[in-house]
Amino acid sequence: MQLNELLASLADAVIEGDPDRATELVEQGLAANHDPLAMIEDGLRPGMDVIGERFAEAECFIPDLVMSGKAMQAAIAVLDPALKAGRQERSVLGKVVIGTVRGDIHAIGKMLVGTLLSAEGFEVHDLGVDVPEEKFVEAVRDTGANLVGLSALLTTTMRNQRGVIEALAEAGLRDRVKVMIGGAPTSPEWAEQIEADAHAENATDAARIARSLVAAE
Ligand code: HCB
Repeated sequence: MQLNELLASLADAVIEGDPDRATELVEQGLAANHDPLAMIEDGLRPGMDVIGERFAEAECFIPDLVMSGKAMQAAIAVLDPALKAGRQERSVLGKVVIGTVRGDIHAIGKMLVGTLLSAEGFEVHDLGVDVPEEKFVEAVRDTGANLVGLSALLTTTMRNQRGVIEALAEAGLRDRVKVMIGGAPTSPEWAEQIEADAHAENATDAARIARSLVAAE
């Protein structure tokens, strides 16, 4: 299958919420030596965007979002080893604590950023979803992390990114860590407003920014 056809089929598998089809397609893609990240960013993710738009227009409903999420997660699980390939040869670049902020259960983007940071050579501590501010503080203290990744997909939860930054400051840890935010409703302007160190648009961007934030220390 040609790359363009594969990418379009991957988007369809996510739109249809079909984990088996998504898995089968990424397996075919890997066998044909296609770039795993391109399969995610140019195939699976555009499918998610279509589902998100349909949901906003009330053309589909929560169970559809759930099934699309399952399709994307199943495909990423197959791609994970290929995404992390080469990791063993690298030394640890830094320690990252990453999570989706309080009130928000969107997991996929955060998981993908964690995977790519780990592939870059970061030691990643993924706190999961719906993570209270105090948990981020505790994890930074316990792990000695030098970078925090905060994910928020809802306009109602992005303010909790600010809450984490304030909690880090109150605990006297803000000077010790860089904070990188991300998620659909966030922006570089929002990052500036809440005094985060950077905003990342996608996982590739996050890996590049994480490297430069740590190098600038
Ligand atoms: Co959800 N949802 N959802 N959802 N959802 C969105 C986010 C909407 C935009 C859909 C829409 O209306 N168009 C919308 C938010 C509107 C808004 O606030 N502006 C929305 C809504 C409203 C809701 C509920 C409130 C629906 C309801 O219950 N009425 C509910 C909220 C639950 C909660 O969190 N408390 C809800 C629930 C769900 C699920 C659980 C059914 C499901 C998630 C399943 C899962 O994660 N296991 C879901 C999904 C799948 C979506 C969409 C369709 C896809 C999200 C996704 O996984 N994208 C999403 C629409 C969309 O985003 N297009 C929709 C793919 C990943 C790869 O992209 O943007 O998450 P990403 O991450 C990128 C990028 O942002 C960046 O890099 C990542 C990788 O490239 N990044 C970071 C992310 N985090 C970073 C952190 C860093 O440090 C650096 C970079």
